[in-house]
Amino acid sequence: MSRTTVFRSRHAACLALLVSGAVVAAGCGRANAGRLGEAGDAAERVYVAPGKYDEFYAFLSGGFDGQVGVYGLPSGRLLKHVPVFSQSAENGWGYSEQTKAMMNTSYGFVPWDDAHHPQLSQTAGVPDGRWLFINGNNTPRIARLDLIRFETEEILELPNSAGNHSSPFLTENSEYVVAGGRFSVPAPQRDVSIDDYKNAFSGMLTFAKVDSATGHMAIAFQIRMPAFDYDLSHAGKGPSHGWSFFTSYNSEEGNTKLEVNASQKDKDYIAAINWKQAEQCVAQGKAKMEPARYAHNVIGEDGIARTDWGSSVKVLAPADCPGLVYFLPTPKSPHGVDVDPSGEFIVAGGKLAALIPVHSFSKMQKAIADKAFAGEDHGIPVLKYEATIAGEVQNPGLGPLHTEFDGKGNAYTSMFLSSEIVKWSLKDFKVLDRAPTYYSIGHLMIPGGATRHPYGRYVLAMNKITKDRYLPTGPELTQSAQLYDISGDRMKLLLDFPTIGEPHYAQALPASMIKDRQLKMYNLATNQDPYVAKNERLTRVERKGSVVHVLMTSVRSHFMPDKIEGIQVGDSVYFHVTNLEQDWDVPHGFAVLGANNAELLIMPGQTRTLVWVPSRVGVYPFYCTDFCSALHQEMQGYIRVSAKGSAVAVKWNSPSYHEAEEHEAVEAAEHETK
Ligand code: K7E
Ligand code: CUA
Repeated sequence: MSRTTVFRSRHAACLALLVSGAVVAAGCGRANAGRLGEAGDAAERVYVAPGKYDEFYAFLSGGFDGQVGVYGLPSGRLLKHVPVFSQSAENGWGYSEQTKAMMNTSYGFVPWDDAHHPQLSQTAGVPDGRWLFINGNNTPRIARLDLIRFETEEILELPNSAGNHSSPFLTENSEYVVAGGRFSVPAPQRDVSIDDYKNAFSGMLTFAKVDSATGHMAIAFQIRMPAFDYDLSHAGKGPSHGWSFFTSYNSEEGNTKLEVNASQKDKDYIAAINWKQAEQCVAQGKAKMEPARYAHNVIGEDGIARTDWGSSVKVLAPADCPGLVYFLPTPKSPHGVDVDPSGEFIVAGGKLAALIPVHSFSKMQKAIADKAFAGEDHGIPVLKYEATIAGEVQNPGLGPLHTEFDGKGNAYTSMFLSSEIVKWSLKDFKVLDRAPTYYSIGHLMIPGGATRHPYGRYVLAMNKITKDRYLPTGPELTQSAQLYDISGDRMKLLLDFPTIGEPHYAQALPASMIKDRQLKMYNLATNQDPYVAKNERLTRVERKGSVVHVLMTSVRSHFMPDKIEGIQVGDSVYFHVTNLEQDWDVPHGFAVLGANNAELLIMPGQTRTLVWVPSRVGVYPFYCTDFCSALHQEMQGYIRVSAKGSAVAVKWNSPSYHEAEEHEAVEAAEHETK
């Protein structure tokens, strides 16, 4: 028995424990020491010397933290945590007046979501370095981040949907961002018995058009599908461009105890959607306009988020559009569906299957032409398994989930149950190599590994369990990613690194594509915020009834004004803070004692607004939260709060104060003479 074999059997024992849910015996993790024999060599390959840059930006979803983590590869260093669906107290995202509207949905203000699948915008099937899209799973939404500012710019709610999991997958030229719901629901929503599932519930797939100039999304049409669970998706590429593939499970249409009820059938389906056909049918008026209320939140040119409310969507029924949908039988309760770089192979990950089914796009085309149907399901033609299958990877391991490609004719599939990555050949579907992961890998990611031209080099495993891999931290242990070198014939584990939230999927692009295009600051001169103060002379305090606007500036190392009086208990005080800096990486922060809100973190040239309703009298300090200069600790001020109806006049200490006083005096005099 070779050392590797010994290790593998020990590893299998560890897995048995994991699968059965038993406590993992200490030592399971340490077993990999054998494989990491050349630790020094591995360390060298991920070592990015101080002052040097990583080769790739990797964007990891935060899962239940609702955000995107940006990491450098190969070092695994965390570079930024970009807030998306969840409010972020770190910088006031979703708390500041300018960003609150990004959380608007038809259900009201929803400051959290579960984000799974980052997708880089593409041109000709490869990343173009413009945008990153990501799904909100729980309250169906798709967000778009721009890669110049590393900020979320847009969030589109998807009506008629629930569990937005097979989302957001882009077509080859980012024509559409495509989404499907894991949960079927009544669409439109209404009060019906859950026992009426088969009649009253629908699956819904959404195709949102992406404006090629601005990136703005708009729902083009939805497709009403049988009430299955649509789990994952990928668009075709090259010859299969024009098609999108969705896995579905629960074709049994169970509505309770899915663990058993959705695992009855030997095969579920991949739904192959011909979206070019859909476009034609929509153009021919075959889609029905249905009422649907949904939020579309966009950050405007002025840096302020606004919500447009959608009121209807076009819904297409497969029965009204022949050739729109075909079902490809696929074993068994499939999860991932991935299309190889050539666009010919459609690989499914049947969680409960003992093999990896690989469908052929050209065979699928022929099967459609030959009408090689095994029957129909809900009126949708079901193609014969033998007619579309190109091959099966035999004995790949247990629990295949997701597959990525290295561009050299190889596929890499994550095996959740047997905790390993399996490398296999697209030529003969034979297993070439396997490497253990620690433990229970979900997605894996090769830079560019879902595109027409993978960059290869590394595969990143994103794991669900890390028992005994890191210093323990109470009941919850860190989430983890693992980086493997795939430049040779055998995979080689290089690095474990902890991640924030629960990363599901990730995508990566070469750093050189975007690193020199980063926005360094907002241009103060073109700041269009209605409450901007572009210099200190323009700062002021204005009372309008019980609303007080404080137009404030910050610059190293003071606020203007920094002494304010005449505020009353119960006032709504709007601190509009403009950062006057025009230098890279000089944000200022703003926080005030007792504010029921997060701080503001204001980028150079930007204005951010915090609302504060003081509840009791006193004198309240405010200060800069970001250590910005040697005199950062001096960057503070006071605001006096008097009783409601107090005679203390509004007063502040910026250059504008006397002018305002004179102005008021003149106005008062004019008023009297009238
Ligand atoms: Cu497999 Cu949400 Cu893509 Cu997690 S999903 S692993
Ligand atoms: Cu500004 Cu610290």
